[in-house]
Amino acid sequence: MALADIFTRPATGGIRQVTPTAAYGARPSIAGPGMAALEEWVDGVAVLTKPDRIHWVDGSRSENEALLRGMVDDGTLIKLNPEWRPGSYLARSHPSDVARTEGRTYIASEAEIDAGPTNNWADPAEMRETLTGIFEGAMRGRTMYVVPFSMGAVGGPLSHIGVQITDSPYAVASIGIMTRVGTDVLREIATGAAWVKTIHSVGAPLAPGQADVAWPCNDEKYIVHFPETLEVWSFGSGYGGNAILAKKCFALRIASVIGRDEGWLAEHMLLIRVISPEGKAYHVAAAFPSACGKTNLAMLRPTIPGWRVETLGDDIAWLRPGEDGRLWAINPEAGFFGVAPGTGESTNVTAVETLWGNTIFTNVALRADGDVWWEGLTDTPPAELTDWEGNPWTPAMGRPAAHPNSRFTVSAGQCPQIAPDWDAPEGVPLDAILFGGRRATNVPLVVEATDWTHGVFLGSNISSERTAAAEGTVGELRRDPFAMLPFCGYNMADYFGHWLSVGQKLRFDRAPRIFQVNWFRKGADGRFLWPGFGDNARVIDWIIRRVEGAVPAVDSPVGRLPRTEDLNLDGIHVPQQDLDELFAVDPALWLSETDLTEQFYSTFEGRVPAPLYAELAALRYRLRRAQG
Ligand code: OXD
Ligand code: MN
Repeated sequence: MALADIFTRPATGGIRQVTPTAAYGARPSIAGPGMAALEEWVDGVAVLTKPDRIHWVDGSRSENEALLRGMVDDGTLIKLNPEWRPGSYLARSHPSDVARTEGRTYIASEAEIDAGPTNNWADPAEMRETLTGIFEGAMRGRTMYVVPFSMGAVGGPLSHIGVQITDSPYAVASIGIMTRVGTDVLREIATGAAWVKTIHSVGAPLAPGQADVAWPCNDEKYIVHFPETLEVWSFGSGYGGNAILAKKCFALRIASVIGRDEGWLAEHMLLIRVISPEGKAYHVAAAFPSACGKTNLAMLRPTIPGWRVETLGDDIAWLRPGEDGRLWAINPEAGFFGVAPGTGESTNVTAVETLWGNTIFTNVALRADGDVWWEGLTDTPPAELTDWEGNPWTPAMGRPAAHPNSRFTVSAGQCPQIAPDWDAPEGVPLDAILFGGRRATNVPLVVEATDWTHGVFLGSNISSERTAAAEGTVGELRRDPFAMLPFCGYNMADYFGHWLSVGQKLRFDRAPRIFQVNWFRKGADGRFLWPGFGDNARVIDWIIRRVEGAVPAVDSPVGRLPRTEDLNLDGIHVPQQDLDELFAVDPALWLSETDLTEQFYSTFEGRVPAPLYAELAALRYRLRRAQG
């Protein structure tokens, strides 16, 4: 029985003797056949969680201002000095609640095999009981907010709707930036549009008269996805992806399941438009594991003259085959929830400019003048700061002032190079897809897949080195296929199969080309071989010339490589020896890497699609031939 049924069945023990939201006050005055189900669900959650108040969020400016004012008054937010950072705030989380908690994140599918070996599985019936227990009275003393949101433009052909119930005003303000919130969405629901149920509580009920704390949370945490009923339940954390359920929980884990069923893909990808010196536009989506510079690439300022990049998204892309045989992409989000440390003038000046105001910062350091700071914003830290925990800090202390996972939350529209049509409901047609990891060894700067299946094979092998490799070996790899390891809502081997089947819906001459990139390869002396950042545009320039058929490529056992003379290196000096190392393919090392791939595939107990095993066999054959 679905948990929603517990709420909607006829009252036993009196739970439906009052209609709670009526007792709590005004409901939205929107009528339509879809509203009853929404109100019934809200009633049920209120009966279970027993909030003091219910607030239906309308997404208006005045509502947002009142919410922010309330959080400043009760100490949840610090208002930053408007002279430096207008309309901006700092939140300090509890020190135990600073990141997504993957160990407490569950896929509660009916069959364990549907969660697969890369997810924590939970029995849905047992999990519903557990959640019913911990959500009982969880919102006492608090306001329960009902937040209708759309991922993608409201009513757009690739968009999907959700409703988040939460007792965290910080989450409401963040969802207001990261998604399209408000009454327009309710109108869609009223007319009968399908929507996803997401419920969040910080898990810190207040007894009558009990004072609140700045960042309520609970040591016990649950982030639970029910893929069959398209629900998310999150308890105990107020931070990021644990609390903004539209993001990783809905737009990736639940959306990946919807995409599997409907024939499209929900991906952990940035989305950009690259404009060539001739003024021609190309669209590129790129998957990188967390902390590999996705936001930097999304906001790239090319160092090669004439090229421009427009930002479309920095974290999530939904990709859908169009009737024209192309793969169309939208960024379903409306804002950026980016990692602050490492974002500075030299690494991502676009992000720095985006953050001029109207930003919620979390766990960064506070300057004496009421502005914020984090490691990497400037080369030299201010002489004194208040650190992310609220303690005095000086550089001499030798520890970071901002938490390494401190964040900014800001509207996409504030990005100075946002594409003018970033919000277009139909999205953009993709020309290229990039897969990248953080590999010190082995993986060349750029490799072109020979076809879609080979591209899927490359995506299934994204990995980063966990440990430094001894010379002549491969370091221990943290595998992150398609950069989706923590975000795929179903069995990852089936997901590989789904990628193959989406490829079959594309016209072969219109499908995006797939490339593997690696900005992080190091030389034998431990130095990065490639300058990275704005110079990554030089790699994209080659990719686009490949898409145009303007340059030949060199076949290698691992895929097609550039001729080094085709890389645009005007204005920088990369020694020939470094270029040779950047593209070197050592067959013996690669053969040991294929053993690791086989080991990884075997964890799926026969479910990895045969075409990927065929790719593995063909790769081994080519490597052995290259060995001679
Ligand atoms: C993120 C992540 O927060 O990928 O975007 O971890
Ligand atoms: Mn991400």
